[in-house]
Amino acid sequence: MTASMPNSSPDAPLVGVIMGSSSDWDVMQHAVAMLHDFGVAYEARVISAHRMPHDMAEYGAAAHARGLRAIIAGAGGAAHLPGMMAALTDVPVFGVPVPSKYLRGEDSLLSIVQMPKGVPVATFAIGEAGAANAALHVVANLATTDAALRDKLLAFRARQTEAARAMQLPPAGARA
Ligand code: RP5
Repeated sequence: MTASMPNSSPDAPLVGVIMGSSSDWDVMQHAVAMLHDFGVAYEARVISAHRMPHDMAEYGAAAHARGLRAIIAGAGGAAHLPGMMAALTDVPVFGVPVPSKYLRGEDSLLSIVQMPKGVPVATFAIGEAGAANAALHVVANLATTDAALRDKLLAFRARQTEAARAMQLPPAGARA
């Protein structure tokens, strides 16, 4: 992960990364780091659906006019933030289930993924991989109309492929 990673870019944000609590940051910072590494302008904020419902409504109402092209929303437990944000704006919402204390995030996953027909939330894996992949998916969407960003995405994929090809297995019988 990038060492110095501010909570917003100097440029006007294209992507809003929102989360229900600062306790979600350990997971959601992986989305922010990916956007930072790709040079995509973002902002990161805590917006709690149940503790800050009016702030949530204002954020959703202003999202399109502020130039946001995507919103990555992470939450845990009865994770209604992504679905409510999707109801409040036509900006696409990408949901990240955050692991919860008692149900390991399976509650978060089901809360986010089971949206009734008509208001979608693109839902990712529980935890760090989901946060990083949500950002990569946003990058891929933006890259459909941004050739320079597409080049970065293809280079990222190529590095990943080379790293996988270079993987070595320990001798049989050795314990990691
Ligand atoms: C949700 O409740 C947050 O998204 C978080 O995952 C969970 C617990 O929040 P805290 O009690 O840690 O603030 O709203």
